[in-house]
Formats: sequence, structure tokens, C-alpha cells
Amino acid sequence: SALAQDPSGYIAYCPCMGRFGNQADHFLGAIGFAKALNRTLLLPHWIEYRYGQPKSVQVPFDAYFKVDPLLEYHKVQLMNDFMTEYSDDLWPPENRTSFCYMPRGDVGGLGGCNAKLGNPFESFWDTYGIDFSFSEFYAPLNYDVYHHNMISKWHAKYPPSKWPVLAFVGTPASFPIQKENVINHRYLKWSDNVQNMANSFIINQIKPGKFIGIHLRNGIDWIRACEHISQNSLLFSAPQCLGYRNEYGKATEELCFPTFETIVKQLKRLIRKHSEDISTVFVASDNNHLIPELSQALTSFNLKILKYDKDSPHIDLAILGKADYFIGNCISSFSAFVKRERDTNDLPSQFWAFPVY
Ligand code: GFB
Repeated sequence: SALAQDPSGYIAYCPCMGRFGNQADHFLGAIGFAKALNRTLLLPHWIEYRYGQPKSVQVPFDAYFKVDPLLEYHKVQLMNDFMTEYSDDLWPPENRTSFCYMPRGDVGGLGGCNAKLGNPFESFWDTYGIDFSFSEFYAPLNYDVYHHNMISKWHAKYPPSKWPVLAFVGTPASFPIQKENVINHRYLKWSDNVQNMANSFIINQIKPGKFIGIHLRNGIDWIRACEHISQNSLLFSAPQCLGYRNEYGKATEELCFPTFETIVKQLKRLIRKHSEDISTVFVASDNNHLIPELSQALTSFNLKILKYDKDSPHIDLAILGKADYFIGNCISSFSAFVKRERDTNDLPSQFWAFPVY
């Protein structure tokens, strides 16, 4: 991928917050930010956490997504390719500055961004052999490039001639995703590998007949997060159903962690509505798929209730994205990924315990 050097500069960042759903949400903001600044976005590795391993694991961006469709929207290059091709000239080690809003993780009163302090910060930048020599605090600038003349402020303060690479300690994007960036999802296309795994599961295990995909977010981390929902009515991805100003309602515990009764009731309603066509309910979950319980509760419908045979978040997501109907969790950014992808393909989606209009 011998791309010409970009005189308008580059943006690098660590997707250091959250797991896949958070990182994907953030990514769509980062590419919106890079486009607004007309800098090439360097596609970072995805950061994953494996049970029992003290350090994060970095997975190449293109293991999960194609690079070419992103180029229809904006200039991008794999971070690794940039480092091998251009970093010696454009961004030699002695010039590497990390960008943060204000000092973070202060050790011994030294200030600075401490870009490599802690996990996954250290392992991320180590993936590319990157160390930083300087820190730069960009406050009061921010990532909302759709307001307040923010683009020209970035250009004025950090012209590409002087600052060829803006390397952010975290993602230059808000969480949850800013409204304006949601549509960027249409350039995010699964890699052939993910696509083929999802398709063959659907062909071999589900077809013929239509299927409902459901996301059950019910691990212990989630149950804990849901306990605080009433104090934070826009927790995580809640704006995807409640709106960015709660214009469609307030978050409830049911919305975050629906009871089994709610799940069954909503599923039955959807199945009855399309009873001639539906052959299968596909269940994705981080913890308990409730297959025996659902099979029991839905026994009269004579459906297959299935899950993917391995714990593979990306295959689960890809299958959910292709389902004929989908019910997800409004608060979860994992569900939000599916919802956005389905919206780009005009496929219907619902949320647990949220009114169906
Ligand atoms: O994706 P994610 O940021 O979504 O994090 P939330 C949840 C992770 O749990 C996923 C696993 O990246 C997967 O590794 N997971 C969740 C699943 N649902 C499924 C599923 O259906 N199938 C499979 N195979 N894996 C937030 C976190 O999660 O939860 C926040 O990102 C915080 O940082 C909060 O921890 C409590 O938005 O659901």
C-alpha cells in the first residue's frame, strides 16, 4: 500500500477506552475528526483483553474491517504501514509528541501526557515501537468539529507543516458517538474473513427461513453498570434510543437489564407478527445465552434457538447485522454497532423494554 505522503498531515490515536463496542463507536468519531481536519487517519490496531493476561492484545485493524471502503469517505492508512514507510522522515523518535487535553496520570509531579502509562496504553504504542519525547496539551480545543469553528482553531494552533502527526493518548472523539458521525458506519465493512464465517453459519445453521437476532448483555460487569442507571439517564449508548437529550424517554433498569419475562414477551410479539417466515432465533451474549430457558418458553412456536459455537464477538456482531429482525440493548455500545450497521442496510431493529413505534 504505497500511499503518497500526505502534506496535510496525519492523526494517530490509541483506542484505549472500553472494549470493541466502545472502540468502534469512538472510531467513527475519529474518522469524522480526521476528515474535518483533512489529515490522514492512521488506522490503529483494535485493543483486546484476554482472560488471565496482564497486558492487552493488539489486533490489526484489517483483521476485522476492509480498508478500501473507508477510502471512499476519507484518507486512511494502516498505522503499521505508516510507521514502516514514513515515520523515519516525517516523525522521527526525537520529534514524537503525544497529545492530551491536560496532564494525565501525573507521576512524581512531572506533568505531561504519560501516553504509555498503564494498560493498554503501553502495549498499544509498543505495538509500533513508539516512545514519546514531548507532551502537548491541546485544551481548550476539542473534537466537536461540527461547531464553534473548531476546524480552523486546530489548523491555526497545529499547522501540518510544523505538526505532521497529531498522536492522541486517547481517541479524538466523544463517547457515545456524536450524532453527526453515526452515518460514517456505512464505510465500515467487515473483512472477508468475518463476512464468510458469518455467512456460512447462517447458511449451514439457519437457512431456510428468516431469523431474529437478539443481543443479551448480562455479564456481571453489565449488571453492576445497570445499577447506576437512574442517576445517569444517558449512560453509554442510551442516546441511540432515548435521543441525545432524552427526548424519547428516560433510562430505566429494565432498559439496561431486561427481565426474562420482558425478553420472552417481546420475542413472542415479534414472532407472532411474522410467524409464517421465522425459523430461528439467534442469540448473542457475553455471558448467559439462556438457550434452555428460551427454548422452553418458546416451545409452542417450534423454532430453532441457536448461538454461535465459539465466543467470538465479531462473528456474533456480523450475524446480528444480517438478521431479518433484531432486538438489542439500548444502553450497550455492542448493540449500538449492530443497530448502526442495520440502519445503513435498512433493516429493522428494536430495543428491549423500549416502546416500538
Ligand atoms: O463491546 P463493548 O464495549 O460493549 O464491551 P458495551 C462489551 C464486550 O463484552 C464486547 C463482550 O466487546 C465483547 O467482548 N460481549 C458483549 C459479547 N456482548 C457480546 C455478545 O453478544 N457476544 C460476544 N461474543 N461477546 C461496556 C464496556 O460494554 O460495558 C464499558 O465497553 C464498560 O467499557 C461497560 O465495561 C460496563 O457497551 O456493552
